[in-house]
Amino acid sequence: MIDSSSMSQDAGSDGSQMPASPEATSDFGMAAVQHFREVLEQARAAAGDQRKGLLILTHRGPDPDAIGACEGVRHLCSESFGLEAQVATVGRIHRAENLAMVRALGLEFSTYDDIAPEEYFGAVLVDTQPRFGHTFLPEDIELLAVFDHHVPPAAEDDDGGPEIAHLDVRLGIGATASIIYEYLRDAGCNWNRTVATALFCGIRYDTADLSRNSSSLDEEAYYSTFREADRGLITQINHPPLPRVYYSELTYALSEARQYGALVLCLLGTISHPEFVAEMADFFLRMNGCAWVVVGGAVEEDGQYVLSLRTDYAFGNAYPLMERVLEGHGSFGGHGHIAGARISLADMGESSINSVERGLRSRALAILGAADGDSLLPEGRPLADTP
Ligand SMILES: [Mn+2]
Repeated sequence: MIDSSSMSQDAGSDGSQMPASPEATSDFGMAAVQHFREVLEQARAAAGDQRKGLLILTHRGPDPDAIGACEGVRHLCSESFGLEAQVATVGRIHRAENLAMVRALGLEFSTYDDIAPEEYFGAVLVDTQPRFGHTFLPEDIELLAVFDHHVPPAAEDDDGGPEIAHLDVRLGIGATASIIYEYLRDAGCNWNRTVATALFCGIRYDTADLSRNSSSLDEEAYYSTFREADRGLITQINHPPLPRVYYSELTYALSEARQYGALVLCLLGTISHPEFVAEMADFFLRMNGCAWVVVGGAVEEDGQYVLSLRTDYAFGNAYPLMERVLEGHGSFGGHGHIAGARISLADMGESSINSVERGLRSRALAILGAADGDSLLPEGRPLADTP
């Protein structure tokens, strides 16, 4: 997640990108990978023989960047550091592309609920940070390291949580997978096709093939991992098989979407899984004349209303827009032209969901405001109207 001020410097479409500087990681007083290794080895030594494992975690509904970064950290820790590292996810992975990535690459992810905490000396968090709403952290495993590229959540009070021994959050980088690439590179770690493909998928997803939020580290990581990647698998992951329910949800989303000038707003009531809103947001943003998109829906499993916001390049950053759409409701994060949010629901009743959606709609339309508000139909224009 990148705020407007930092982002504008780092990912200009004019190619004025920040160099990948080794200084970016020198806060540790040594190479970042060396510091990370020392933190892990000290924790491992202090933990005793029962706690041999290292747990790698990410946010709920992991996207390709989160999946790629998890696999990259796992590979680094096991191959270069000789540690027993295990990736565990919280909640199911639903989106077809993300599932295809896990399956096609044969990644072995545990479900957090099946983990025995007493076997782990520590945890590493990737592509998210401890206080994000979509991130679950175990209480009984020490969080040793965080790798991320999102703007940290604003501290609500002085308690920023426990200090993290290895904190590497870089707002100018397009993908967490690129940060992990740098660690693997600096460790001189041997590549394998699976890791290269996983990292590549993450970088291409978060930077839209280097077209957004991308720094020179992202570029280097993208091309280097692509050279080692399995191209047949990349194609499979890009065009995964889809479950039948996908088509009915797509039909519903098309029928509910409304255009208000440059905004496409699609509030779906209840949805089956959180990744669907992100997918629809990407889909609607491709429409000619659409500069920004807000898609939302309530997910029963999570007890939350989930939102995705996208902007096109000319329109600007997603993060400040999401802040205004939420106006203090829920938690949110984002980077560049992507933002996501979650609002806790008191219950899954229709009236609770409707009231959340009414608020979101009126605040989104208020952003359109005087600029072109007067010329808009108050109810918006259905996307699925017959010409
Ligand atoms: Mn990411």
